Amino acid sequence: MVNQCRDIAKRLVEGGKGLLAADESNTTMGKRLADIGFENTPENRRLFREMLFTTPDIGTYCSGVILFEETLEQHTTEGTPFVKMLEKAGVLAGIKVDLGTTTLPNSSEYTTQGLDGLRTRFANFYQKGARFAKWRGVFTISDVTPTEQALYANAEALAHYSALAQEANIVPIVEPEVLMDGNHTQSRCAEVTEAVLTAVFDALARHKVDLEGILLKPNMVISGTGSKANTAEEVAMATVASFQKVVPTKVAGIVFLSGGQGEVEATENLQAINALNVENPWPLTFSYGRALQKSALEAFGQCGDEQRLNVQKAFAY
Ligand code: 5MM
Repeated sequence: MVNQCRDIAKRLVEGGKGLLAADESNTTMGKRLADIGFENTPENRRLFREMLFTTPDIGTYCSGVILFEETLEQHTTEGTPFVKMLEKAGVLAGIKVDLGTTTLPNSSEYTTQGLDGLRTRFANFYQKGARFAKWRGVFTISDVTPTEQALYANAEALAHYSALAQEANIVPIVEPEVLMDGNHTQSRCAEVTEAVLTAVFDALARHKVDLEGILLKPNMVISGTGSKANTAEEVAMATVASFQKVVPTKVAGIVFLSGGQGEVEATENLQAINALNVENPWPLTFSYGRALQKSALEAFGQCGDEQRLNVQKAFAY
């Protein structure tokens, strides 16, 4: 059973492939669709996602797609379940199982909801074809945050979720996201990212999570959006230096989030990370949402049904 998670985790990061994060909640997807003048209906969400998933050769660069619960149940226009359609293309279906963030009591920092009933939900998701899952914890940087309260609450939830996922033979993607918002320096981001990851791996050990059967989905080490931008080389060096310090070598792979970086920026940063002359114990690849979908969404907004190919080209580019 443990081996199944290990095999799937390995498969997800093999051959330079990465993940498409298409697990926007309906609220977030509503904002994306509003940007292109579309109504936020189940059918419009399904159509946009069908466009992405049926891109020719998607399986040559994507090993998996993270879905929102609604999408796991949806079908292509021809009536094939998305999970089956993806499987045929060589792409594994994953599922976002967290139920979003809320503020912690006595605090303005965040915690993530969704542990109640998760064991039952995991059994159901496995039956529906999900082979990996995702849970996102969010951390803010300011002079006084993240506090110990936020660090430990989120680390504990991520670890509890991961143990339940592995129990259901589902690979947990562990996503502790240190947000880019703020005027902080790159070295402050490094300090916070290392503290967050240390708390997360301590919690994973407490919950006896098999690190060879997880993927870590972290932010890159990068200065805040209100500070001077880093070069790709600066991002690459700082990110790898932090991870070498605090990420155990057993972790099956690291799949970065884009966190609001532009498509080109996120791509160049990942390229620079992999171009460094450093031996890393883990494959380093992508699990991007916005950095893979932005141009495709714009093209989707501009074209009629018959021009779906243009959308797919924008995504594949
Ligand atoms: C795709 O967006 C995901 C879900 O967001 P909401 O729950 O807020 O709707 C998000 O968790 C995403 O998977 C990661 O943040 C990575 O996406 P980016 O755009 O940062 O690469």
